[in-house]
Order: sequence, then structure tokens, then C-alpha cells
Amino acid sequence: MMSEKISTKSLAALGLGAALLLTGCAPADGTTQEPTAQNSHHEQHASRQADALTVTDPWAKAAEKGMSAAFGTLRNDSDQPVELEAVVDQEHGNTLQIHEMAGQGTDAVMQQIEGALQIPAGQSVELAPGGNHIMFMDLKQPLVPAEVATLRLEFADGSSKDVQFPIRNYDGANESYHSQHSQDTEGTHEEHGGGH
Ligand SMILES: [Cu+2]
Repeated sequence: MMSEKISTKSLAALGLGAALLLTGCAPADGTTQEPTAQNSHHEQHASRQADALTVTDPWAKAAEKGMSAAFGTLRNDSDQPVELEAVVDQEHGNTLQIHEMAGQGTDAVMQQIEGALQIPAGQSVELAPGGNHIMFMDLKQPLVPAEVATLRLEFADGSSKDVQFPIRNYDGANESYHSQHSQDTEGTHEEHGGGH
């Protein structure tokens, strides 16, 4: 009788342990793994952030020189966060930064995102004029309409992905990425109107 009780208890404990393992390592298909194999199993099957991310409607704004920007919708199809750390232009060596808008309306200014751009599990982050964007800081050669800029997205786990951004003419919302880059020129952007 005594030993029966004990073994029931330890079975219950085992069951709890298995449940914790399941939520901890989260095999979505419900298969169980031997605890000893857990770590290596997890590493091998952790999806690379580059594979989890898809970019829809990528495009870059045509420009002769100076600054420009690239846009698109970044979608994370995995159940883990994706962190976009950097964007590199291997083809032309342009310096790129990932920018966000801070503040509202005409007071909004863009600034470099600290750390990485977070794309939460199962969600999308839009890069669009007036919002988050990938910024060409000082073009070394023009972004020509109908050509394509190939940019490498680099993620926090060391993975990377090359994405092609078709180059388009775009006339709207230039104030978002011209005069406001330096806060000293605040107020002048209203004169830009239909400038470019
Ligand atoms: Cu910017």
C-alpha cells in the first residue's frame, strides 16, 4: 500500500516535469524529446531569424545624391521575435541606418533606432514614408528608377538575408527624410512643400 502511494506521487511529479519541458522548449507539434537531448535539439531546430522574416512590397526612393530611404513590410512568421540589427549595401557601399520617427505631426523627427528593430513573433512591422525606414545616409551613386538596390538585412542571431528593393520615383512626404535630419533646421521643412 505504502509503496503504491509513493509511486503515484512520483508519477505525478514526472508528469509535471514533462509539462514544464513542453512549454519550455515548445515543440509546437507536441512531440516529446528526451531531456538529455534538449539543448542540442533546441539549437538545431531554432529557426534562423533570416528565415522567419519575409519582406513584402520592398522599394527604395529614387535619388541623385544625398539621402534616400528604403521601405517595405517586414513580416515575422515564427513564434520567436526577430531583431533587425543592421542593413548593409554590399553592392555600392552606401551607409545605411534603421530609423524611426519620434514625436507627432510636424514635430516628428527621425532618429536611429537604438539596438535593433524588433519584429514581434507572428507580427509585421511596416517601413513607410513618415514612419520607420531604412535610410541611405549619403549616396555614393544615384538610385535610378526601375533599377534595383540589393540590401542585406542582418539579424541579431547572426543570420542575414539579401532583399531586392526596386527603385521608384516618389514625391510625397519628403520632409520626413530631408530637413528634419538635423534638429537645428526645425521649422524650415514647411517651406519644402512640393520641393522635390
Ligand atoms: Cu531617416
